Amino acid sequence: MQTFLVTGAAGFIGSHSVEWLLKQGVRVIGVDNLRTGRLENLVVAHTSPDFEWVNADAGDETAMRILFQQHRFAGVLHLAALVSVPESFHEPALNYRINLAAADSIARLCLEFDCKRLVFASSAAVYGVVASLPNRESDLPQPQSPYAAAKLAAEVMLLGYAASYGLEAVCLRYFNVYGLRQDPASPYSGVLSIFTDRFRHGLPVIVHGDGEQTRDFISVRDVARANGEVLTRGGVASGRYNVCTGRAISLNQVLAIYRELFPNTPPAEYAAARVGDIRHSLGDPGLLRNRLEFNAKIPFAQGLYELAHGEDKKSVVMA
Ligand code: UD2
Repeated sequence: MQTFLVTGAAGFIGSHSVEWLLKQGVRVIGVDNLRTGRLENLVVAHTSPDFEWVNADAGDETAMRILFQQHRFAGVLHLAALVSVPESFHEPALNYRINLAAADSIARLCLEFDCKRLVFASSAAVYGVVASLPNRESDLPQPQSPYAAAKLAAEVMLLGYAASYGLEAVCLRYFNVYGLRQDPASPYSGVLSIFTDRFRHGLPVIVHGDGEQTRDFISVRDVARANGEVLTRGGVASGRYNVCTGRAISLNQVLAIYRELFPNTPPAEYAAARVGDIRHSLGDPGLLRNRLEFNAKIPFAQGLYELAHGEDKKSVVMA
């Protein structure tokens, strides 16, 4: 049985990715320091005998070396991150350590222990303000935050190791991921986690701007499948790949779907647009489609329905 390492396993994307992997019948060692991850996200994973959770910081090279010594990893999915863009402005040193240095350290451990494949969680944030849409991997990135800069720098390091030492480094640029377990606590949390939380409590949502801004929203279940397939199937050349749907949806369109799901909630309140907000974000999914035959499968309305009505911990892991 193959064993894979997942860092950030107790996070939003991490916990869904771990469940996808366990369903394929592989063994997963999940690392998380619970800085933003939550143990309850791993309730389903823990029902599998093939899952082990390790309380450790992915950037702690000594702790991680012990895991690499104990297991012969077939691949690593490195998701552990400082996920908040605003926090990266306030804590640039922490952002450097978590988003860049930890990725470099994990990559060097892969080389040291002959673990061939490293899948890295990058972000559409690396594109910044690019002149033309949809964003393509060949576009010149223009990071607008310490977060985006660190993600881009980590991509460069990993792809440098790929060219130098033959590591298979696959950097996945996630667009706007939504789904169960995304934390709605901060005003800068993903907009759909905030909207769902407020609608559930019968509260009005606040739209920053006119609501005509668009995003390429992708379900976390599609993202978990992309992560898992790249990690387990192999055959994806080292490089950068968008993980997106290729479809733009405006906040006003989102609200129209919510109105069907929550007919009795008060109307949305419109407020000033956020400073620095991007008007439109859209990715081209073509490269990952060509290399992996990967297509996002979950229609947005279905994904939103699952988010609004889904009770977590329902799925069963079949090991
Ligand atoms: C940011 C990050 C992205 C990721 C994402 C969270 C950048 C460049 N990108 O993208 O990396 O962390 O957030 O999924 O910083 N909005 C409202 N009302 C609310 C909350 C948000 O109208 O209560 C608006 C917001 O102004 C924006 C849109 O909804 O126009 C999407 O906001 P978001 O924070 O979910 O995502 P985004 O694309 O700004």
